[in-house]
Amino acid sequence: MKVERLYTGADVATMKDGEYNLIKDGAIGVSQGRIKFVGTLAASRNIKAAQTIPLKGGVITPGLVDCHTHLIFGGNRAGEFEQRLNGVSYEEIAKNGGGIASSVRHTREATEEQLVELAQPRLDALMAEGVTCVEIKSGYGLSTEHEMKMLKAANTLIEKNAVVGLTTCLAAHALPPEFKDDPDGYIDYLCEDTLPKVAKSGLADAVDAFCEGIGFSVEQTKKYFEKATKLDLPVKLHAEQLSALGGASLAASFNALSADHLEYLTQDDVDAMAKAGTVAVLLPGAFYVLKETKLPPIQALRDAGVPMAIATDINPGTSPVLSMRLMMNMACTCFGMTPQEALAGATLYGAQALGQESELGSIEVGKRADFVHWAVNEPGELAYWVGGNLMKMRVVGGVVTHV
Ligand code: DI6
Ligand code: FE
Repeated sequence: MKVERLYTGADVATMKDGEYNLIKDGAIGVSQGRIKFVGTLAASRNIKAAQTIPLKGGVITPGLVDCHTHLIFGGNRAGEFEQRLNGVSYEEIAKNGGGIASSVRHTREATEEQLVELAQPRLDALMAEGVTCVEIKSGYGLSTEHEMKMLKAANTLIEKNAVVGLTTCLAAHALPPEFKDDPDGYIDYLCEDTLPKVAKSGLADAVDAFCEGIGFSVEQTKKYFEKATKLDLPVKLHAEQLSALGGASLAASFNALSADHLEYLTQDDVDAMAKAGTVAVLLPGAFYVLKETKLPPIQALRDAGVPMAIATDINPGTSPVLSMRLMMNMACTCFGMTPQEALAGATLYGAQALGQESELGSIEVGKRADFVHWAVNEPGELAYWVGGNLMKMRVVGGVVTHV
């Protein structure tokens, strides 16, 4: 076999089937941006490589997948952080015109170019820590014009960077001032105007909503999902974050890619998600920032075989978090996941939450050559260390992008 490049000298945690499947003294052969070989150095002997890259120890894992971010937004909400420290709740702040509404004002004021510029350092932080695939939501525009502007900014940001990117239209995130006290009217507007235009533009890979007391009801979400489904856009949902409304079960009934947050998930929801193959996306950053005490039902999800992904949920309100490795650590310390589950959640199951599991998320022949070389001795260290600069090299589509 001939390959363009052969990476040798490191152990390889392939994450095949969501387990480390560690290959000691491994080798990865890459051609045309794809993985052509993965195995032991001994098994790679007959491979003819145009270039061999010796790595002198460490561990290679699949590139990290951040499958839930609100990376694009104007302004920030550090002031609300202080209010919350003084005991004002997230819901109270939202009711008083702060929260998401405040980010909407700043996002509407910004141009597409400004939004790209503001998001770039956030994406830089993610990539510098091993992220090779990121999902980016709209949701701070809340009108066809401004949602499209956010989605364009997200697509531009992705094109400008060595990262695989997927975009999500989260137009049903909150009520815009134009539809104050008229959530049904807003959902009608989204179904008649925003979603058709977004679908036609090809700017979004999926559709998301915030199903919550301070967001949209199950009924409203259903209507919006019906329209998205008619337009051939897959759905996913912010569900059961602050209360149990049955949003996750609704999402499952639409074969959603994922249901996200899930602190208040019930056993019925778990069963529905298992049956539909909907991924549970867990977001320890928002849990931590909101000082939530209700834990997502990890054991029930495990028992039911629901794949668990983890993500940063980067957003200016509930998760100003720019570190996937910190999320891996918190998935273990706060949620009781194992370091192996945390890494699977940050790679293979993150990819599955984006419908990309046949393309990326594990180091397997035929998949994209997206992987990271870490200065650690074993893969469990990635969730163990808090902070630190552990990434030594990042490869995206077979190309080394950070050394
Ligand atoms: N849940 C969240 O955690 C974010 N959105 C959502 O639906 C919060 C967004 C924000 O506060 O700006
Ligand atoms: Fe979110």
